[in-house]
Amino acid sequence: MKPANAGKRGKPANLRARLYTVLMVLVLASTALVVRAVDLQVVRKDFYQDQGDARYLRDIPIAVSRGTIFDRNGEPLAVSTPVESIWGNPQELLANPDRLPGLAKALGVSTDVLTERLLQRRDKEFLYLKRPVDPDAAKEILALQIPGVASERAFRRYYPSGEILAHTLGFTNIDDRGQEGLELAFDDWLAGKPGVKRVIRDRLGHVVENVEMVREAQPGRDLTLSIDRRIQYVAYRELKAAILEHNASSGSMVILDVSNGEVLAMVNQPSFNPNAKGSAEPAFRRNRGVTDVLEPGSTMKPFTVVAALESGRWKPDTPIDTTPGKMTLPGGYTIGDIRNFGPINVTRVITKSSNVGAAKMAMSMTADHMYDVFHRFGFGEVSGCGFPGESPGLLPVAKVWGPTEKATISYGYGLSVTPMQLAQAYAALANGGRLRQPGFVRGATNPDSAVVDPHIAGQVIAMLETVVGPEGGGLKAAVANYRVAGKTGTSRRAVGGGYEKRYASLFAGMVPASQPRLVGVVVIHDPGGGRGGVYYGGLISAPVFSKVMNEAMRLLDVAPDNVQRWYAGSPDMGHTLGPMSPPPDYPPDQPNYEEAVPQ
Ligand code: 59J
Repeated sequence: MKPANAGKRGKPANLRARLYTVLMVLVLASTALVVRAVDLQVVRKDFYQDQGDARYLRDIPIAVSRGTIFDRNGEPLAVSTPVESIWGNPQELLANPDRLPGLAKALGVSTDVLTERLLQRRDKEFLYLKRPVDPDAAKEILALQIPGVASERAFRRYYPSGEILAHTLGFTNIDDRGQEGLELAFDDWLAGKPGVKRVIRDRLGHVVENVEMVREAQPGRDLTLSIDRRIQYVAYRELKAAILEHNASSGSMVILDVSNGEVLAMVNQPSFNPNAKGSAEPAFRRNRGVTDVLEPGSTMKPFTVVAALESGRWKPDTPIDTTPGKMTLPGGYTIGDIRNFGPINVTRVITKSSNVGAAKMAMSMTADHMYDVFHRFGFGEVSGCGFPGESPGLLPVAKVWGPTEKATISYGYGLSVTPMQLAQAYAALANGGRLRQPGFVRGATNPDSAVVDPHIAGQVIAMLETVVGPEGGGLKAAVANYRVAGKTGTSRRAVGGGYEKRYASLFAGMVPASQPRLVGVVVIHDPGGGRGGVYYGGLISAPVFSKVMNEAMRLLDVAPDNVQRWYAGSPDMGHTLGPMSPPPDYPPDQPNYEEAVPQ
């Protein structure tokens, strides 16, 4: 059979047209398909591939533990403990609202608060629900098997010494990076580098396969500090006790090892608990010993004496008449001593702490020379101890020193220093005239350089020893069985051009004086609540020095250089001194002029 219209012209034209139409449609359709396929598989391949992978492949960090910080004897001061961070996928969690009350309860928040937080990030797939969480608590939360809840390993810092070392160590943030103090200074060393691994995760966020290691984790390195935790404890205890006893507002103590510049202790009040620092006022977190400056008052006099001895015009026994206990300077400004010390000598300017005596020496010297000496001892420059935020203090340039400045700077007013700078400068005297950069790392080389003739340094130490003798104001700094050299200071607080009836009480000293091993500086602000009462450095700060150094000598097993036979076998071997036999070369070879002068 033939088709009904076979062989008949005219009709097939219609058919052909229809065939063409169909063909065209087919060609167009398949072209479109090819174009679409090329578009998907060639042109936009990467985009779709990535989109697909992103549904499953994830680069996730591998947390590394931060290095431990040890004290010089291997005691842990900052340790990282493993914790978990619980996170959730807001989209998924919001899709299962019936699970939210259970989750909220496990997290210890209200369902409303949790829902609110999830809604804020409803278009995201990641939200930290709670961190840090200790590993056991994290396990309990995960055991609820709530879709869209997972956990991630992290580390959190713990400081076993709490407030005692808080300022020195500083602290880390929630991501375990150093924020302040030595944690910040040595962050690169301590932190290590978190690794990255590529994994396949299922819809619930659980890792189902490790694909590859993108970057190997590099754990943080440990750090051994110069700090001696035992000395740090004693210093903290004694400073805090003195501040409470005298109703003072703040204070610091710095202890340096003279032989190598290592910081053995660095304490401040007020302090804070670094394990719960959220509650601490920012002012409590300052490491005042390196960040805060004060006018050093009379603790500056030994450096004026260095300049005087260097000038060749003065010797330890050169007479100076301080009568009548005050002096009007060329500019018309009158300075004074606490009382009239009469005719004394250079040594007794230190013993008695005569402002007039110091100013008279200063008047005979050029401002350039005095500036040079102070600058050589490190004033006006950061000590270089490496502590973040260290202040350089302020030493005005010599060309702005008129007669008034020259006089007042000679006894410690018109310049400002940090307790750390003061300790460094005293350590240079103690170290035979070599100024050494202080440092916080045990065994590091802290560079030093000669700043003054060792003979002059020795002469000044001998003068400083008289301060802690029967004629000086620093007897309370004495340490049983050791010779002590040091200087007291009581300075009125400078406020807006004038001086308030608020005081800083200072003591800076070294022990044993015959061969100094440690230098200590004690600064206490506003004893007596800033309202008078007892405030002399010799009464407030010197006893702290005595108690701490007494313990430090014992802890470091330093050989005594002044054995008190009188005490041998005595039940009371503590720091409280009874009558003390004078050191072999004491008193210095001059009469006590003071007794000859009517007071
Ligand atoms: C002082 C000052 C203030 C600043 C004075 C202390 C000056 C001064 C202007 C009066 C208490 C006081 C530039 S005193 O440190 O002389 O530590 O054991 O604050 O003199 O001119 O009611 N220190 N201190 N001076 N100012 N300007 C003595 C001395 C010192 C002692 C005591 C007694 C001052 C023995 C201080 C101490 O050596």
